[in-house]
Amino acid sequence: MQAVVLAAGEGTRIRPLSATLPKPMLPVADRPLAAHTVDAAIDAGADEIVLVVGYEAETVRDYFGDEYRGVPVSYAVQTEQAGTAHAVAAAKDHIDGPFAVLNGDNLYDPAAIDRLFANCPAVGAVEVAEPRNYGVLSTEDGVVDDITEKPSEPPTNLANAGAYAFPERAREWLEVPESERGEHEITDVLARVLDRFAVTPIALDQWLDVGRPWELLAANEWKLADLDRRTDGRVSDDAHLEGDVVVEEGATVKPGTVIEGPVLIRSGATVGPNAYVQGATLIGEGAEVGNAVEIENSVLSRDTSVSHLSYVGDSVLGRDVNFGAGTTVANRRHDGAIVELTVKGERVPTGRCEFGVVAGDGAKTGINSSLTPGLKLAAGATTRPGEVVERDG
Ligand code: TTP
Repeated sequence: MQAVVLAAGEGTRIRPLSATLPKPMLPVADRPLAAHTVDAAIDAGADEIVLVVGYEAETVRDYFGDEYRGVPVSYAVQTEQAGTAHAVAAAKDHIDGPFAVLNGDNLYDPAAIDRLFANCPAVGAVEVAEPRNYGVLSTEDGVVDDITEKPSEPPTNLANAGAYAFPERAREWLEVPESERGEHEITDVLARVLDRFAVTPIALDQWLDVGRPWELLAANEWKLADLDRRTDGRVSDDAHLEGDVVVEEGATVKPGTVIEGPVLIRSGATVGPNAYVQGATLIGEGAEVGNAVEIENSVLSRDTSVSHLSYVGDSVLGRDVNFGAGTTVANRRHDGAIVELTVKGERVPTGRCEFGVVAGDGAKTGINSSLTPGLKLAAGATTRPGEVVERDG
């Protein structure tokens, strides 16, 4: 079966991390987010991957090339982001037989993708506590018979997980009218399939839609938990590694450093001396964690540097970020309330009592900067030495 993977979106809600990288290419453990989806499709037996690209398309092409893990990869360009059905329609000329559609910004339980492919026509379903916020699937006699967007009285608690295995005939049903929110939506294609085919619901044990910065942190927490301890890089005899810590070839851990996994230290990264890294943490390729720095439950993207005597907790730092010596991130409010973050101009609860900052590519802090919880630094932003930063900059 062919797998059409949607990766054309800009990711406006995850800004500033998507300033120069499309959301599907943001790092999740040792791969970009979309590679986890493509890998799940290949493991389930996909014989061709069709990537729908648009925003910053070249980054996606550079990573996957024309062949990925021995499976041919082709590209369809969606010039305007007019909806998920519009995105699949952009790939129509590539489709030739039954096909799966997966989101390049979702993490799926890989075993469920296997069952999805084996049971075509099928749709991924995830049990949620609050179905009113989702597309909700109705079922009868073990078959999906309807889908309703954000119903006030949900018929089930089965949310549409954005994973579809469509019969070849669905290729003719991709041109759907605009929905109320002005997009051509894949759920309207699914509705047409439901009218004519018995569609099996496939339960996903785990699923994550990565839309906002803290969901990228959650994606890393999920995939870093799957690490198995491995040391291929240089680890000082005077460093202490506990739990599932992976030190890739070409990475260095200096004396006096303590690392409590799950932690992934990617090739070319340097940690220490005397650093403390704990919680689910990704130290990206070429990143530097300096002397006596503490990093907790965070993502440091490639070539980012945190200088001596700094603390970073529950934060996501983009590429080439430079935190000056003594930079301190506060990741908890005095009142213990859930930390909020600005998403498209509105303060939104992250659902986390511990959340630090989000820094776009190339942001730099002056020495002894103090950053308050739920702060965003734009790509290339700078702070002054000793500055207490309380507002997004
Ligand atoms: P969204 O998360 O709704 O859109 P987005 O990725 O652009 O992010 P944001 O809302 O923050 O701006 O998209 C869901 C998936 O569908 C995602 O994998 C991107 C893909 N998509 C397209 O490929 N083309 C489109 O026109 C749309 C709307 C989405």
